[in-house]
Amino acid sequence: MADDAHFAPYTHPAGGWGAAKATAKALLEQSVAGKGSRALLSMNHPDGFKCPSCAWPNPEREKTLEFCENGAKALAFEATKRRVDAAFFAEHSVTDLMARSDYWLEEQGRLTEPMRYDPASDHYVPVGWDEAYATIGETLRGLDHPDQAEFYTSGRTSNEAAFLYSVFVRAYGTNNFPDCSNMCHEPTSRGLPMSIGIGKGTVVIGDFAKAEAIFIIGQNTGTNSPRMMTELVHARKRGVPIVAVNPMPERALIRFTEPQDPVKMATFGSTPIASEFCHVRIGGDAAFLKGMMKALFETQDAADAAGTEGVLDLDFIRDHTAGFDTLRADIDATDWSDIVAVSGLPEEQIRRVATIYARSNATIMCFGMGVTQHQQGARVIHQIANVLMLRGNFGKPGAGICPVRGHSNVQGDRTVGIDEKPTAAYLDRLGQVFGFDPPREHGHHVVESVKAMIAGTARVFIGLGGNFIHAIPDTEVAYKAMRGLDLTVGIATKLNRGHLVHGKQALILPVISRSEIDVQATGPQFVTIEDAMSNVTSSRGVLEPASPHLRSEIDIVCRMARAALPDSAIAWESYIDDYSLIRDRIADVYPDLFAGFNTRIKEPQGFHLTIPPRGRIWKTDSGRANFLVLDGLDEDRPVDDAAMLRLSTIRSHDQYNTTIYSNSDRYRGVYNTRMVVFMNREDMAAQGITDRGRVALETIADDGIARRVDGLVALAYPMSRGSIAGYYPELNPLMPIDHFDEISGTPAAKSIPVRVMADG
Ligand SMILES: Nc1nc2c(c(=O)[nH]1)N[C@H]1C(S)=C(S)[C@@H](COP(=O)(O)OP(=O)(O)OC[C@H]3O[C@@H](n4cnc5c(=O)[nH]c(N)nc54)[C@H](O)[C@@H]3O)O[C@H]1N2
Ligand SMILES: Nc1nc2c(c(=O)[nH]1)N[C@H]1C(S)=C(S)[C@@H](COP(=O)(O)OP(=O)(O)OC[C@H]3O[C@@H](n4cnc5c(=O)[nH]c(N)nc54)[C@H](O)[C@@H]3O)O[C@H]1N2
Ligand SMILES: [Mo]
Repeated sequence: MADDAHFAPYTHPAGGWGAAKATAKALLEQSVAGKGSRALLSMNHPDGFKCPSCAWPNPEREKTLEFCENGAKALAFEATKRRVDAAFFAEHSVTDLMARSDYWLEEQGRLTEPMRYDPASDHYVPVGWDEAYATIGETLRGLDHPDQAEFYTSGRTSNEAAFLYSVFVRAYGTNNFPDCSNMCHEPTSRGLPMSIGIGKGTVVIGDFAKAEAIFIIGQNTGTNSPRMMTELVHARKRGVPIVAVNPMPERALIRFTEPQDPVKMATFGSTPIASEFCHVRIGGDAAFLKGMMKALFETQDAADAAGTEGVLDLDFIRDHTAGFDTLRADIDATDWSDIVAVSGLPEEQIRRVATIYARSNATIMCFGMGVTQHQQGARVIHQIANVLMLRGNFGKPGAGICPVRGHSNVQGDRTVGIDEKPTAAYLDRLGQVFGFDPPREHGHHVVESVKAMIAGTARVFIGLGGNFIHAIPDTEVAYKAMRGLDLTVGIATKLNRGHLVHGKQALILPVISRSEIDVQATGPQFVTIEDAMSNVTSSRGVLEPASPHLRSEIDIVCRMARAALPDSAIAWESYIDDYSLIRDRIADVYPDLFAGFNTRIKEPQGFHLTIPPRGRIWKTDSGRANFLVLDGLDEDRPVDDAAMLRLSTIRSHDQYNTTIYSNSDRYRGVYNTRMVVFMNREDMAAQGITDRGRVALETIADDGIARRVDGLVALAYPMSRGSIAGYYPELNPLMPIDHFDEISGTPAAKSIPVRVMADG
């Protein structure tokens, strides 16, 4: 542990001056106070760029500033004055860089020119763009089969770049599209269509002003989508109950001061957020939701017996749903004692929350990684949809389901073709528009791609953004697999671990970032993104690129395509010159969603993609919204070990996924270290662990692989019983590759069965 590590509980409201100070500090530390502040004024404005941090949409209200502390941090670290240039790589060998922390790597600044790995010297050395493309083209053409290559996408990639990438990869001959969504909201993308016919949220931002109750399940709003706090503050001021369901009492869900409210800032006022905090056990959400349904059914039965009005929306259930009787039978067969034991919540609290829900005529349920990253994550989402359907909370103002997406364009990337399981109809259409025969066999998602690397069947990895190696499970195993590849390519803004754990040949291709000006042959270009509420908006950078040698993602994708497919009839080069041509092709492939794309995108607020359940249209097999059953109550497979605790791997307030902005986590009272485990005091006592004592974590798994992380400090923290938490990516070595959501394949990063060992 670092010498200056310390711990001090945070007792103030979240937001407020602390957030304002942290914003200024990030800009100053990256030496971009003036430039960064100016750029912040363009962030999320109609003629500016979209914040690269999260996928929360802009509000409908008029506001002068529309950014948050963590968006400002993301911008400061992107606009940093520091540079990782040829001199930097000449000074540091890859072995030297491997010994540095992720925080140190992130601090070094922006990549400036293409580099290739030189095995003789163990250094990255400059390479010309043409030579880099030639290497990629030759290697891809030299494979026995296109399925030997894995094409990763991270969710910052624009619609235009992602779309062309998907065309290139399919024209090359594979559907291997592992993407960050596979580790994130994939249970939503795959699970929700089974319930309501679409894998996207059904609310728009204006619904928050009309909601009569809001649920936040397994999502750390104040850190990961801080602009959402504005909606919650407004809702609470209107007296709307907010129910937070979380094994950790996250600060911003308790009290919050709007950093953009000068009166509150000056008077130190704050708004209480959660009117009801459900201190659920990790993995107890399904039990909680089933408890709510049980309480609703009991109330309905009592009302029916008394001849009074009940709590279920019987018209909606009759006219719009299927599977009610099966659901009812499942809930009737579930005992309260089991619900209480598995959820960790008192029966009376679940009943109280059910009453809050029953009194609301319009309820929004939001959820994040605390729900998706479980072995039955998709089926927990089904239970959320069930609860909403019981009171007709789809297709009416102020109501609906709200998966809070992560990366700013993760939703859009899927919409425009980053999908390892494309439908036949989509492939037909793609083939018609571009004049080739796309591969029909489904490709690899993240877990399958890692397995292909481990098995040695994958030979090439290309990463369009992101930091695959530190996002995936089983770090140690994955390192070895990645090092066995013939070629790894990182298309990136910043140096990260993925560039250091590389194949026999390796390239780093540096890109123009979201906040930077992108000028091509026909003039300055803009790109588009789709936020978590299906609004498509334009994004136009305002800053000078970090180096004159950077290329846009679109440029790189098109030139990789040309190098790999020299005879391709697709006019790749024309798309580099004029991005509106790409939007025309997107409209051709998806006429239902994007007809008239280039005209509609000129509207200042962009346009909204159709979400059929908003009109009570259900594109499911049954043609109705389906009530779906989760067998039993456990959202993770039970483990027969009395010492087992469930580990949730989470984000600190000062990181963006694998990129670490500082080693502190202010709202959780942790300073200058990330090697901690948050534990309930009684669990500590039961296992002989002392507060602030050193511990190690060991995974409980039956695959014969020993997984252990040492050097952690155990912190007594108000966790629910049986639940512990620590940081991602430091704890990823504990995550078995086979521990994933059954429906979607998403690694179950919130429920790793572990033992805590004293003196680690
Ligand atoms: N500043 C910043 N913003 C970000 C990101 C970032 O790293 N930094 N990442 C972006 C991305 S890609 C994503 S996906 C989102 C992630 O945003 P979140 O979904 O908020 O992700 P996590 O920080 O992983 O934490 C999820 C929450 O789930 C809770 N939790 C853990 N296990 C359970 C459980 O079993 N049940 C319940 N009910 N809760 C549980 C944890 O205590 C935590 O509060 O944020 C996006 N925005
Ligand atoms: N244990 C555990 N593991 C997890 C999670 C968890 O909660 N727990 N969460 C999962 C989730 S939700 C996600 S989304 C994944 C995240 O996985 P990724 O999306 O792969 O990871 P990031 O850390 O967001 O990627 C950061 C890198 O992206 C590059 N980058 C930044 N901006 C740009 C850009 O504009 N263009 C390009 N080309 N590159 C850019 C930079 O080089 C930076 O180093 O991790 C997953 N892994
Ligand atoms: Mo994510």
